[in-house]
Amino acid sequence: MRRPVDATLRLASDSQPNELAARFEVHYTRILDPDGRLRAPLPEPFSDPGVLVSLYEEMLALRLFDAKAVALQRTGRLGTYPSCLGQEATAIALGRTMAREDVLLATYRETGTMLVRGVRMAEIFLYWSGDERGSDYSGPDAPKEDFPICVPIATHAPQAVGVAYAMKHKREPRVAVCVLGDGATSKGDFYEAMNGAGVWHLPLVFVVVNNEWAISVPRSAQTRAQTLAQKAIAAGIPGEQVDGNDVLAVHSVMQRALAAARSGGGPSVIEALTYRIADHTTADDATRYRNAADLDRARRLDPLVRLRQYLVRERLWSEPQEMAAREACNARVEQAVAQFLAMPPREPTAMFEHLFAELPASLHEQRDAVRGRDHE
Ligand SMILES: Cc1ncc(C[n+]2csc(CCOP(=O)(O)OP(=O)(O)O)c2C)c(N)n1
Ligand SMILES: [Mg+2]
Repeated sequence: MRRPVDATLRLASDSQPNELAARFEVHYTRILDPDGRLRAPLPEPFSDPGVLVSLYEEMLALRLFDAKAVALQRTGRLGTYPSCLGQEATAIALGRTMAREDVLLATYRETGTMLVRGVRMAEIFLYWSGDERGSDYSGPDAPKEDFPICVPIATHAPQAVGVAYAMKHKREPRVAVCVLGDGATSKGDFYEAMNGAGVWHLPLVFVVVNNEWAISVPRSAQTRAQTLAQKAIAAGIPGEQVDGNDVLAVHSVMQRALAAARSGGGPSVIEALTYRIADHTTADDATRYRNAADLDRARRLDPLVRLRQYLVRERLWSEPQEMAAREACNARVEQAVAQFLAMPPREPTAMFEHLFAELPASLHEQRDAVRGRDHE
């Protein structure tokens, strides 16, 4: 793998800043082309057809879950929901490559990673209905130490530094994975976190999911930098790009970054290039700020279609298998919907339970007022 050049050496020499930019090399990985043809030989563990098929099945389950969540919001069962349509490959590859003992610090669009790590579908529905029990991660295989979904942009990046610092301090062979969006890379938190991770050589992988939009702000208006991965250069840590719609590529790159971080190789930044096909959330209408042609182009890069084409060509997948898998996934999703809808709602005062270990006096008053109103 090529590494970006050492910026300080170049700056001290006779280079002009804009010539300097041209000399940075940010490596880009793609294994499967959008038409499902292999661009590079299949690395391990993909010689096992079962691995390829299960990656596809997990992406399919996520897509069906996602569509259901949007439908539940439209019928008033969820407050809002941020769809991950078209971004399934990156989410699933992250979930599949992280070890159970690693810690995920995610934003609101990493549903797929959470599901692969053992969060229950019903919990994700609960969360988006405004119920804090959605962050309990109570299943038998639940990732109990993963952080709850982070909605404030990039605030979990410095927290990830703290987590990784603790892992290093305790000499644990674990890795923190901080997932954030293209918009989040403009925040000071992101720069500070990369800097800290670099200085302390921490077991931390930043995954920047570049879906080209931060609500209505396009990637081109976010930064003049040609890539987001190159932001790692200033922190002195490796940064690279990967085709975020190629589940095999993200899997390979992640596996490498995690192995390096786990064995004392330090932090890195991975920029996964994808596209937010859906509205920002169900509260948004993206037709107001982007054109249909861009969306058509993005739809042709569908990560599920890409892997399916490969599997079908290799005779590892067929139409009956597709139908059976869809049926099984839909049944699983419907079961989760039933569980979610059967949960008795919490008391309105539950909203005071999750911010403070001990409720400050001013909030006591508010809680009592809510309680009083309840009993009127
Ligand atoms: C600190 C903070 N500022 C503003 C917002 C409002 N906000 C919610 S999502 C978002 C855009 C984030 O874009 P990006 O990081 O690219 O993630 P994406 O939604 O594309 O996954 C903004 C500005 C917020 N949640 N937190
Ligand atoms: Mg974005």
